[in-house]
Amino acid sequence: LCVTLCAEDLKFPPGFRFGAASAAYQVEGAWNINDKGENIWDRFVHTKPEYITGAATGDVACDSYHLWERDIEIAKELGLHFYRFSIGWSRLLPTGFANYVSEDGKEYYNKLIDGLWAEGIEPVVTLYHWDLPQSLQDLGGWTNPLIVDWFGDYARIAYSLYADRVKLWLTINEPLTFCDANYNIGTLAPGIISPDHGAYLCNKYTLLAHAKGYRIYDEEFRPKYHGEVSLANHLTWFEPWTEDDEELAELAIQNCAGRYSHPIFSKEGGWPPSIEKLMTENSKKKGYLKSNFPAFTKEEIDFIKGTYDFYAMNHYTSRIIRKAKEGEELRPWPVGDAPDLDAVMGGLPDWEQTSSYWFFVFPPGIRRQLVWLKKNYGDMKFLIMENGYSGVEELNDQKRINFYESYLKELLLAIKEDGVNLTHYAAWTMLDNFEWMDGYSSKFGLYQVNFTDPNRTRTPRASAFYYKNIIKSHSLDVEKPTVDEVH
Ligand code: GBH
Repeated sequence: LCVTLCAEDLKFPPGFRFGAASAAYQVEGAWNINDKGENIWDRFVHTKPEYITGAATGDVACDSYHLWERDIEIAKELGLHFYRFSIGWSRLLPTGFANYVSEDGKEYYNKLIDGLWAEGIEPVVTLYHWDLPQSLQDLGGWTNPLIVDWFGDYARIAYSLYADRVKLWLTINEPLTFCDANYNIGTLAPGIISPDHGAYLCNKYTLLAHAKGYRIYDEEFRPKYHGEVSLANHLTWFEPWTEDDEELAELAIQNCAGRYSHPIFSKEGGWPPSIEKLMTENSKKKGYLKSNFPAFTKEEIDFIKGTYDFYAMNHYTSRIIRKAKEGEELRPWPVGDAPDLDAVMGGLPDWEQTSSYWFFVFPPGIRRQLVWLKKNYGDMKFLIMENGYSGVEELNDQKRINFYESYLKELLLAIKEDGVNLTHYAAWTMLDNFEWMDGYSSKFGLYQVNFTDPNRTRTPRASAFYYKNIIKSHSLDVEKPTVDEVH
């Protein structure tokens, strides 16, 4: 065990906090209960079942709408310091707009928040984890500039209901993922393909909506409640294939981390200059008369800049990247290559392939990404808001245990060797759940869920006991359990 780090080094800093993360559509079910409104995932799974493995839906999912008490019990079994969940926009605001608040939705999240606190577990809330009310999608969703106000109104209502008890807020989860995977290849709801326009309008308006949500908290709620707000970005780390590809790898990092971070976290604000230049060149190549990449006004740059209290990163995987050869055919981003960058990317043969096609295990990526963020945007609080492993092993999930050990080791190195001020770590995820287009075929849970059992019975995997040991000892210097030992 003691190769890069020895016993004392395997300890986490005293205030470091461990948790687990989830998202409303992936766990709640109860899609049409009482007055809940329809959201884009309800519509997507019901009208385009061919997009989802096994034509699965989140209609019931883990049934956490009914089984929230068991979820809290599990969070307690694990010893979590915090539990991250998201509010279903259309569960709270059935019309999508702020004209009407659902009593049922309001009470559901009240019970969850109070139930967590009753066990001493801090609720961490995401306002938007991909489940836009269908009514807003019908008006253009994240490509309509009015989304900035619609999101602001929703955020204000959520803060006014829960900010007395919720101190850590994430406005939007992984805008890169839902903008790109939807508008480039149509694999996430609402499944609209518009790579040259939709993806970039979505990029711009998610940033503005985040900023609006941040500023509303800052002005109207922070003085009274003293909480903190940011967004959660999904970052894939890129390694150059050869020395010749170093500049390209940096551009790929800008195209992933930069497009959703530079406007908020850099001193100058606005798009990363290298990306603006690339997009202008690409627009010309495609025959547009002016850039199809939406510019920011001076006011918008100032409005977005600085709207953070910390950096929240979701991280899973890395890619190695090289320039495409003459005439080489590229698979479209975000599934395969990077046509925008005229580049080929993938995993190396010795990077373990998980059960998700996009996910190779490369532990050093998480540390290198944090160091890159610190170098580019400065020394601030960093939070890992998602990290986890998708596997096929059922209860005795040794591969998931090895994954957590190897990534957490890299985080300890980031803290101790690179001086990264990392304060939180959220495992994705507590329960097997509806894994978007993979349906129930990709399993990320510390707890297994039996989806054919009407009671959705939850059973701890070996990794649950491992994570529990880590939290309890506040250290990686713990035994790796097998399920035979613990059951
Ligand atoms: C997160 O997505 C989500 O927040 C969460 O809801 C989800 O369940 C979890 O991770 C596990 O998937 O650009 O080649 O990587 C992050 C993972 C990122 C996976 C974008 C799909 C597209 C292909 N997603 N990715 S690629």
